[in-house]
Amino acid sequence: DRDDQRFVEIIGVPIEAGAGHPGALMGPAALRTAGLVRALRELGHEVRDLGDLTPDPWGEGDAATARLAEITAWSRALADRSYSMMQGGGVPVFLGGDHSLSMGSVTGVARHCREAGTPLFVLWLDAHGDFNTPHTSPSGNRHGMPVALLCGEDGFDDVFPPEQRATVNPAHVHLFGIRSLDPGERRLLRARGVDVVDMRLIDEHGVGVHMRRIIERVRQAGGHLHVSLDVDFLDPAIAPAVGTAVLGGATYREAHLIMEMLHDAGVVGSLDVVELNPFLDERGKSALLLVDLVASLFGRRIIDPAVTQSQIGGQAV
Ligand code: 6HN
Ligand code: MN
Ligand code: MN
Ligand code: MN
Repeated sequence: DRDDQRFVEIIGVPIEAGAGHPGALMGPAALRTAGLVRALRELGHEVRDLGDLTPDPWGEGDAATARLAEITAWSRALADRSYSMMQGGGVPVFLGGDHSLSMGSVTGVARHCREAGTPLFVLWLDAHGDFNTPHTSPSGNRHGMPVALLCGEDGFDDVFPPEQRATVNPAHVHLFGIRSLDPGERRLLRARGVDVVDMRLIDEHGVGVHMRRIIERVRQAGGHLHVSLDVDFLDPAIAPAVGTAVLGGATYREAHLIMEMLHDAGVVGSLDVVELNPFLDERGKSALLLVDLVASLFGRRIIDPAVTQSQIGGQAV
């Protein structure tokens, strides 16, 4: 399948200006220390590590203005880089950095998909909807807004001038693992028809039912699936390295099962790993878990399916 043939291209995006707590800029370094590149190579992939992105210098001003200018500089630089990585034919992996980076990574992917005529789908694994706009956000933090920008909501002309904006169809966005929504984003999500698989649905049906539904949809459309993995999707007991922890997140096995199913489906064409704040980690355990999850997405498995089949008498499972 796809990612067995294509090379993997990694780029660090050490931005934290979109988050309320500092520390996410250390994310790419921690993921490398935890062995991300080695894990992918051990699976037989050709891996190119492009190092960390450096945006153009951004202007100064008061704190709020400088923050916005910084986020804009990262978003534009990353959109261009993400687009060229996609054009190069690899599977880009964007290491964050806070979740505002997805404004850039997914915009670049969307430009590529639009030109290629490939339908783009987004799987957003997160405790939060990240669908605030500057008008609805209670915190003003840009990491709570990337999906709204990507889906074409108003209020983001400072980030991308309208002609540079490549939007994602809100009906192609699947938010997954959600357990914290602000009132404004809740209203917008409903109005735009975004699919929200919250933790309550996961508790009742299990992750497998919803993953199969999403995967089938992407497959039937011959689409490209972009996966955006926010560390706070995971339960804070197993992944404490987040500034915005919410109780009741995905378990170790739920998260791995998602990655394993995505690998077997062969539909994932690009990936963000975001919001890791190594300053808040416990002896690297969150970083190590993320590396294991990425390895599952790229083909690491507990047992070879052929072995399972022979053990149960040739019955396909
Ligand atoms: N993240 N909904 C909250 C806000 O400030 O808009 C939290 C956002 C968290 C964003 O975790 O990527
Ligand atoms: Mn393509
Ligand atoms: Mn989140
Ligand atoms: Mn997020």
